[in-house]
Amino acid sequence: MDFAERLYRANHEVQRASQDLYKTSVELDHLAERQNVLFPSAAQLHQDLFHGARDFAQAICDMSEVEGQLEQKRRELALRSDFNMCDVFKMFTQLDASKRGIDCDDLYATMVHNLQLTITKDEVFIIFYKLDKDGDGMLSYSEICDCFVPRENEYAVLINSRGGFYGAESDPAKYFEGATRELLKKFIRGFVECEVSVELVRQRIINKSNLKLDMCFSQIDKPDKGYITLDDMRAFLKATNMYPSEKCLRLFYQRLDKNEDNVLSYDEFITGLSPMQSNQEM
Ligand SMILES: [Ca+2]
Ligand SMILES: [Ca+2]
Repeated sequence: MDFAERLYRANHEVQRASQDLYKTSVELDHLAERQNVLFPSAAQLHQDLFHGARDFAQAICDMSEVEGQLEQKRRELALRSDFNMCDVFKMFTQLDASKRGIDCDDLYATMVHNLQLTITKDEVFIIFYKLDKDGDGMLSYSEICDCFVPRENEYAVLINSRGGFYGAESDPAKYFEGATRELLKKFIRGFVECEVSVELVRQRIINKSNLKLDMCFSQIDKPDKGYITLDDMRAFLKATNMYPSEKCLRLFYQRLDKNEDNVLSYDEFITGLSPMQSNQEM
C-alpha cells in the first residue's frame, strides 16, 4: 500500500467516524428533547407560570401553615383526658337539654361568661359563620365536633372514644379541669386568629398581588378538568419551588373542599379564597 492510498483510507476513516459522531449527537439531542418532555426542568416549568404565581403559591403556603398551627392546638386539647365532645356540647348549650343546637348567643355567652374569654361579638360571629356549615343558624353536635376534633385519625380516636364526665354537674363553669379550660380558651383564640390570618392573606391575593382567582384556578387545573386535586395543588407549588408540610397543605385543602368529595370545584376554590367582604357582595 503506497502512501497516497494509506492517506486516502485514513481520510475515509475520519469521514466515517465524524459521520457516526454526528449521528450520535443527533440521537443525543432527540433523547434530551424526549427527556425534557418527560421530566421538565424547574426552569422550563417556571416559563409556564403565570404572572403572580409565586405570590399565589406563597399565599397557599401561609394559609396552610396557619391551619397547621390550629390543628396543633386541637391536638393539645385532645390529649387532655377530661376533654370530650359530649360535655363541650352541653357546656355550649348552657346545660339546656331541650336545645338541639347552639346559636350565636349561646356561643357568645359561654365564651364570655363561662370561660371568661376576652372576645368581641364580631369575633364570635366569625367562629359561628365558619362552623355553621349547613347555614341553618344553629351549630349541631356534628358541626361542633368538626371544630374541636383533630383531623388526624390517631388523635381523633382519642377524643371520640371518651364519654361525658360532668353529667351531674349543674354549674357549667365547673366543666373541665382548670388546665383544660385554659387550653380550650387558647384554642378558641387560635381559631379566631386563624380566620383573621386567612382573611388577611385572601385580601392580599386580590388587593396587593392583583390576582384573578378564576385565572389561578384554570392555571392550576391541568389539563382543564374543571376541578383541582391535591396533586394539582402540589404540582403547582413544586413548580414555584415551594414545599409546605404535607400535613398543613392537606388541612388547607380540606378547608376549601366544603363538600368533602376530595376535589376542589370552581365554586369551592373561588368562595374559599375570596375575601369575606367580596363574598358578601357576590
Ligand atoms: Ca348548622
Ligand atoms: Ca369538593
